[in-house]
Amino acid sequence: MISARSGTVMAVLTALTLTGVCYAASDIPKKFKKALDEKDFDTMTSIVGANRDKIPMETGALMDEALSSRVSSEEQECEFIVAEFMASEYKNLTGEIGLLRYVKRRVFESKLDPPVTQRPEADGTHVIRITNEKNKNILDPGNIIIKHGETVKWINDEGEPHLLASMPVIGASGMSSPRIEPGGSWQYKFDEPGEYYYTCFIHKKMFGKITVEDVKVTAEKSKDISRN
Ligand SMILES: [Cu+2]
Repeated sequence: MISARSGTVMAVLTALTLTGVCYAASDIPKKFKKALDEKDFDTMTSIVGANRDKIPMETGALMDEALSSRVSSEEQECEFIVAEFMASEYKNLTGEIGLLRYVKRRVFESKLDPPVTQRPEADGTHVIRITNEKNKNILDPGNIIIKHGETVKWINDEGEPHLLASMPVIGASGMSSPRIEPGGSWQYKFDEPGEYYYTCFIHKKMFGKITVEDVKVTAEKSKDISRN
């Protein structure tokens, strides 16, 4: 019988084989990567178990390596996968989710453009357009900073439906859209400050973030906006 976890592992491993090699300078991730390549889950678990105290530091170092300019994008993907599996085994072993959250958040952040403080439209909403460039779905802008209580409106400007939702493990939760059909839109008011990492559950490779600052929009600023 294949457990749900093994199923996911197999899917990721197929991708891993295709993307090739990681640099993995240090011994622990190197051994772990070898076990991962061989689909040897018992060894993966025992490596993490035997090095429990070192795993957070080793995983952090691997993430630093992955995010450095030294590595190619294939190596980076590979190192992200190894780091995520190490953190995942660590969570299974210790019950602590902090390391896995840290890895997932840094991986997600690496897919984002730098954050922009966006000026809302005349009606007070922030508009994000979903477009398609070179067969890639784009959230434009993909990473914005807004104020507590403001509303974001997503407009689907391309030919496929999208389903957007926040990822509670790595950030604030609560944002969850219905299918946004081509030509349609959906809006959400952010009543809770926090960092909302979100993705499209139809196209997994759409990465967006809304940072909701813990600052209410002041009456003075609202007036400024409506005048411009
Ligand atoms: Cu989508």
